[in-house]
Amino acid sequence: DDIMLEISELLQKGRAPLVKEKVQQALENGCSPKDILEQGLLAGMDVIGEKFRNNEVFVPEVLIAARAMNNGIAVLKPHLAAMGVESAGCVILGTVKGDLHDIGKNLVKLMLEGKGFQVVDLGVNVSAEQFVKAAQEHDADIVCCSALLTTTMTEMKSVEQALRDAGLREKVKFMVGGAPVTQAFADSVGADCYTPDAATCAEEALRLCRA
Ligand code: B1M
Repeated sequence: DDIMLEISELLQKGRAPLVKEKVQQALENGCSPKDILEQGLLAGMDVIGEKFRNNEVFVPEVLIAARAMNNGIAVLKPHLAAMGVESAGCVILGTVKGDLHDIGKNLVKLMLEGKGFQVVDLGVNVSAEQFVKAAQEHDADIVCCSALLTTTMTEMKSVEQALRDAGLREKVKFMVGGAPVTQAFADSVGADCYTPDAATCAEEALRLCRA
């Protein structure tokens, strides 16, 4: 469909006001909100995610595309809620205690939302207790931890232990990432999954929830 392609391409270029306009127009033309979301907005974000992973676009482009996507989603939101488009699952996300870096985490949030997850973003400097409390309150499927410092990544072990102590470890998947984190480190803290980038994180989250 032409208008879907247009929405996807405008999103990739980060043209927020035009994305908003086109989404509105598509709705007026009778396109379903679900199609606009999946074939327009998410299709565009998938392209950006893939290019980001391949170093063809960088953080500023992703943030601008994200803003365009948020504009489009804002128009769709009332219609999607009315249709009850199913959530892929609930994710608790945060940067670990002592760590204030949030750019990567925000990208992870975006990609997860792009895949249809409800994301509870606890922000930065999040303690193990806060992760556990949020997981309980929201009946979460996944807890995602980000860390950018070699001095704070060890905090991930505390989060895993706290989930275990709260009896949540069977139910909740534990995913970790961030620049200093490696597969070997993720294994050492008992994580279910390590991914090197935000797009892969969202894909693996979907896989874990469907497994
Ligand atoms: Co900081 N900093 N910083 N810093 N900072 C680094 C991380 C550092 C490598 C710079 C350096 O020295 N070369 C270094 C860490 C060294 C180490 O630990 N070995 C460092 C340091 C030392 C510090 C301070 C201690 C500096 C100081 O005050 N002396 C201080 C610590 C503050 C604190 O956290 N307590 C500090 C502060 C800051 C700023 C506040 C100035 C700012 C953060 C602003 C913000 O986030 N709002 C900042 C920045 C911007 C950086 C660099 C330059 C860039 C980080 C970034 O945002 N990258 C960084 C150097 C560098 O990496 N080049 C550096 C872009 C982002 C998209 O990548 O977060 O890796 P990243 O996310 C990636 C993947 O890792 C992955 O997805 C993203 C891509 O798709 N990912 C996940 C992330 N989380 C994931 C979770 C997942 C899966 C994937 O699953 C759950």
